[in-house]
Amino acid sequence: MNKIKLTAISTTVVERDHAVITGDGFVNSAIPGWTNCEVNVVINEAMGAKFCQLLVTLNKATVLKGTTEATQIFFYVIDGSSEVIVDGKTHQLTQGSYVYIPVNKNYEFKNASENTKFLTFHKTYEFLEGYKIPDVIVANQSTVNQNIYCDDPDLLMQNLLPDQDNFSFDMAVNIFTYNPGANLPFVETHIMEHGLIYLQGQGIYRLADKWYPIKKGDSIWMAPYCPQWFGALGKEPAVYIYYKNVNRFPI
Ligand code: UGY
Ligand code: MN
Repeated sequence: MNKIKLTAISTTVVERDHAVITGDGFVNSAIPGWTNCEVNVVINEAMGAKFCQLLVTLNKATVLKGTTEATQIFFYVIDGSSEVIVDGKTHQLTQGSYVYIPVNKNYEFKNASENTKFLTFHKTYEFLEGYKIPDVIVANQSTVNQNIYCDDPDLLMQNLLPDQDNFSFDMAVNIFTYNPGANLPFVETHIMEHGLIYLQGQGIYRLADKWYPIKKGDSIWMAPYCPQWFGALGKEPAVYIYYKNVNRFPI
């Protein structure tokens, strides 16, 4: 018997205050200055968000060249390798490397290995009187401490940007690791917004009053005040990297 492939099925969900984006509906975008690459705009203002999250696939011929202008950009290497030139210096990037580029900076990424995957977060910078614009940061997650979160040794948090004690930054990017069976200790409901992608593992995410099975590669948007909870399932840790707006007056 002929097998018919159903093409009207998707695991992607977009609601008013949250979205789960599994990639089955991706259609590529072209970005001025970014050549020979595949770009998927996973989260942006059109959805109701106040930031933007992209997934970029690079190859040997890719060049990502531009100026940040009013919007700072955080680049994270999910897979593969590349080179970045920023502030007149060239840095080699490998899996787990990240580059924070503040406003009004030129940047150029090139010489990527085939099928390199970048995650990017973009946020319009909110200046704060008395605080200087942050400097460029180039680092790797392997150099960042894992701190115990909410007194649970099975919840581990890495703060990739110095958001906690530095009001120059108005955004945070963290890597959250849940050992098998671990869960958020309560349903969070807060003014900060999130964008995230799963780097490893699986589990169940509660968003508002809905429950979603989530796995490596899936992305989530959480609007301000979207109730949120996660429990890790399976035999390996569940890990996600996420964006959060921080450190500014609520009005
Ligand atoms: O930082 C946070 O708000 C984090 N605990 N939220 C989340 O993982 N959904
Ligand atoms: Mn949260």
